[in-house]
Amino acid sequence: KKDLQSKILDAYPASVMKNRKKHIIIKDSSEIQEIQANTRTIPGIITNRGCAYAGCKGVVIGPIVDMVHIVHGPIGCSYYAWQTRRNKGVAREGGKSFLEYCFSTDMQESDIVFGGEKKLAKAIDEAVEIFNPRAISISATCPVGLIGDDISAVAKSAQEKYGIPVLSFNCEGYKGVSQSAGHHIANNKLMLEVVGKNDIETKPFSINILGEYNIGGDEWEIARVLHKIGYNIMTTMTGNSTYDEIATAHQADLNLVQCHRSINYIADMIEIKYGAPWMKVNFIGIEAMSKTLRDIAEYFDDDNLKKRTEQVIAEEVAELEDEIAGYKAMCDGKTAILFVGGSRAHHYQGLLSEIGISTVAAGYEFAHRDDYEGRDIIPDIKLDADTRNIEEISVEQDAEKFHLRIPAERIEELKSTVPMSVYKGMITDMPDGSMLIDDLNHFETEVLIKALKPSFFGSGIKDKYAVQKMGVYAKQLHSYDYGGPYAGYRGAVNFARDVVAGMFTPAWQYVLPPWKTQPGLVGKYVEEGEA
Ligand code: CFM
Ligand code: HCA
Repeated sequence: KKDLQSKILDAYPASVMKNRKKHIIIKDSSEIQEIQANTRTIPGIITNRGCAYAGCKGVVIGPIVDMVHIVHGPIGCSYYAWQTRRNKGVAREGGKSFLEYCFSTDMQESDIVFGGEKKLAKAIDEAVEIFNPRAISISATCPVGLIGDDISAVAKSAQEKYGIPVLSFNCEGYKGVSQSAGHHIANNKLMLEVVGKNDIETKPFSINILGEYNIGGDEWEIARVLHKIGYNIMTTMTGNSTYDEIATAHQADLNLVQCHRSINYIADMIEIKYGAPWMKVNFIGIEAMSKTLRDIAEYFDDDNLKKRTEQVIAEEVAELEDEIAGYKAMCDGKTAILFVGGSRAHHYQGLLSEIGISTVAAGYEFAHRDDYEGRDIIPDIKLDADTRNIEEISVEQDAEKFHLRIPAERIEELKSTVPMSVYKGMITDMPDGSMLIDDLNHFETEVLIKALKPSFFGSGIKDKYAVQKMGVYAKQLHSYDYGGPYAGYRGAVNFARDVVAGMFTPAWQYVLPPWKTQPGLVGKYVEEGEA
């Protein structure tokens, strides 16, 4: 693997090599390893990253079902993200869902020159008139910040005019270095303006699921199992959530954090402001799912709940054991490379190993050092100008609504067995000798595939077909290649079935590109004077 690292780096000019070297490590548990992350991609390199607008509107805000999400910008920012992320959701009884729609102010050159605020205000008028939503979001795209449209002023006056919440997000695409900046911007506003605003009667064993976006219906499978045990899910942030449900999040007894990268800000702030602690969970993979269920029961420490948890685990596992064993027999010994946004490259490793596939290299597009190295290193992270540009908010204990759910000593005690406010990161779980690579680019992808010859390459739409044309099965771990759910017990079976179907249909290996069978350039030798 060290040779492989050199092979990648040797191809670069000196300054690029110096930069990329810090983003690539070979796991060695005999030392404490540091990786560089959340820094700018070098211009000219083909990265898979997106932008702050994608992280704010596309990832965190977009899944809220009963809000109209208006994108203030040129049409492409909206159109090319229309339903591509596959965050599913449905209207509640008597409520509405606008997830199928794509709302845009469709900025034109004249709006860029003369300003787009009036057009935005008009778009809100139209949205209220036609759809009468529970609330509205406005997300800024790059030109909005460049021309200085004041979207928060437009939001404020629309909110007064219509008496519904209108949330504005200055998530211009160029902010920060990736989607990650957009997560932070979205988290801040949800915390300041939504969470804590709706008090309802609570039930026992109330939880929130944070950082779960119901891609391909994942949340529905997770909720099926949690409900079966007896939990009351107040809200999921933000997959298949409603405005009012999110506003009750402060009342839950415990927050379960699935995607640490995109939502750890809210988990932390709820703990400080309202007193509910959080726990790192993983709903992907059979063992991870069972461990998570046991951890939650341990937190509530109720005998009946623990008993019910064991019953449900036994029932669910018995249902899938044989089928999974069959897939494992087919895939045993195969290898995978995973490269996904900010948490799935870690979360899917257990599930893959349950069907016999080991992950030899993994990386994130935009995660931070803590997602690789664990939260302990957060105080050591040096903030650069790009990060400092993203507002950092601080919250205080709420005088009325703060209350401890369980005594502080009990949380300390739990920490020895349950990941309370802890995330250990991806490096910890990877075997020695495996490669970790941050913000992987197209060139590096090709080198890795040629050298490691994996049977499975899990990533996204930007590299899927390039990889597949190299004869390697590429599976989208973002959109699930339009399948799913893949979370929870039944999701694990869906995943294994899809992977086996894909891996054992090696169509691309039979396709020879034309330049392999015939010359790409044909020339004719002509003697001087003959032409
Ligand atoms: Fe979290 Fe996500 Fe991910 Fe993410 Fe994303 Fe996504 Fe992803 Mo695509 S919130 S970090 S910004 S788990 S959209 S549902 S699949 S890159 S690994
Ligand atoms: C995003 C969304 C995305 C893109 C997926 C992909 C998603 O980052 O803006 O590149 O295939 O999951 O839909 O991550």
